Amino acid sequence: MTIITRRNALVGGTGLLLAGCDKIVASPTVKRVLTLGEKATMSAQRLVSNRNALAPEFTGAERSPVFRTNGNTMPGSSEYAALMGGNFADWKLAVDGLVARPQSFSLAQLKSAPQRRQTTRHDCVEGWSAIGEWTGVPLALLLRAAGLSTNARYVVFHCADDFDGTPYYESVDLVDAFHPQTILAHSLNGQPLSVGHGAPLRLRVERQLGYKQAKYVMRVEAVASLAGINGGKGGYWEDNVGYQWYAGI
Ligand SMILES: Nc1nc2c(c(=O)[nH]1)N[C@H]1C(S)=C(S)[C@@H](COP(=O)(O)O)O[C@H]1N2
Ligand SMILES: [Mo]
Repeated sequence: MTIITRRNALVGGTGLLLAGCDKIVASPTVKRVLTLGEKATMSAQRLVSNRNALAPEFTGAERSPVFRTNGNTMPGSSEYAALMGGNFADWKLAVDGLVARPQSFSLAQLKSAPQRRQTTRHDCVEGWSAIGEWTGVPLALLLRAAGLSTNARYVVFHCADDFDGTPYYESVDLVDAFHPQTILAHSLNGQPLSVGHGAPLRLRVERQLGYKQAKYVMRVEAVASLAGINGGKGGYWEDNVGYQWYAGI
């Protein structure tokens, strides 16, 4: 019962993302301030499933001195080169698909929206991990601004890069899309994302492995099914290498 109420509350919001009325995080510490209602809702959800549990968060002192890069470290398209050349001033994030109000956000708009900051551990399947502090906008706020349709089931992240012409993309279900630690991050360790780490914006979906953390996100698309998207398995590695779509950690 509580889950249904919560889900409805997130769907079809008033699109006031940039008015700053959703106070998600303001604290420099890692703890999110929850209202009593949210705490009750989260506890109820945990009784049903642990998908809403939080990934561990760390202190600033626990950050890795070096956070390596992996996969693509520079999208090859001329469009990306032009955006990068302009320091991403002309870059826009599209939020569309099964939404009532398709949106287009500049980097400045995303940075002036309510932010979440979290220090988490990134685990790559290739056998390395790194702890970093990410800052960005909760994906839930963007979906609420766009008014997610009730038939949306997945959120797809379309990226600016490709491997030999095959675009990189990823997707999550609505549990992860609305998870409090799921953010579109513009900064790592207090600095704007480097190109290697996915400038200007990348996904952090902290309960899952490294390959889900899509870099160079250009478009967020709400869909009812993953079947029609690229190879149909919900992500570049899922389509091409057989990695699991749900890469929970
Ligand atoms: N767009 C895009 N996102 C991507 C990748 C990529 O090649 N392209 N590689 C993935 C993999 S396997 C990992 S481990 C992380 C690496 O992120 P980092 O380069 O910031 O360390 O990004 C993930 N997201
Ligand atoms: Mo990875």
